[in-house]
Amino acid sequence: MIEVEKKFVLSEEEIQGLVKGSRFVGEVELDDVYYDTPDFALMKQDRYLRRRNGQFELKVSTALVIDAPTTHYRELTNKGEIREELGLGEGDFEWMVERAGYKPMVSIKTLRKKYKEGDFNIDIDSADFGHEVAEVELMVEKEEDVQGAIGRIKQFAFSKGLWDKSEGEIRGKVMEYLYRKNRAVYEEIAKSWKRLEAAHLRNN
Ligand code: V4E
Repeated sequence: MIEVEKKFVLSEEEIQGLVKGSRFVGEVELDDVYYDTPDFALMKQDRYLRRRNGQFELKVSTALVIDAPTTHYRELTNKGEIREELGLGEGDFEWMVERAGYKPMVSIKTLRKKYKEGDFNIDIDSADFGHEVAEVELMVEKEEDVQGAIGRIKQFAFSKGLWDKSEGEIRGKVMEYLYRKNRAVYEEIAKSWKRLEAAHLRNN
């Protein structure tokens, strides 16, 4: 599945407007540990290996433009698929992750309030380092459904009076964490995304 997602930084009043009419699904605690090389080689390639509440997951970009208003990522949870994607050999998974040079680099705990309106998932996240971010998400099966989902998210946000809230720089939790705690790395990653985008555009 591909996760098509738009993030917003909102006031309490705007959050109430966003979730009005939706169904509260529940609250979950996320304990995320992002693994990477010490120079963040994965994030620089727009790939994110994390251990969420003990389970490894890999987010892989399916977009040409990384720093876009609406992002789309494939989320791999199957260890075999993660092994293949990262070129990890057979053997104990954690050991292979370590052997490939990936170490815990960023740890974030989040309290997530989950809502649903039709097939839209709305998450209101409060991260332990003081960052609050709202996400509107649709899951699609095929790459060709991504553009339609982006359009629907845009319309949904518009109907809640929030589309203009998505303009400007909105950082997700990991990038905000690095922005605050390690600005040099944040800038290196952002620069690397620009290089990736330019290479994609040249080759397509
Ligand atoms: C995809 C990504 C990163 C990995 C963390 O993803 P994020 O959506 O921030 O975390 P979370 O907890 O909401 O994951 P979910 O539960 O939805 O799977 S770190 C940087 N990115 C890329 C990225 C981007 N290009 N643009 C924006 C606004 N955010 C993140």
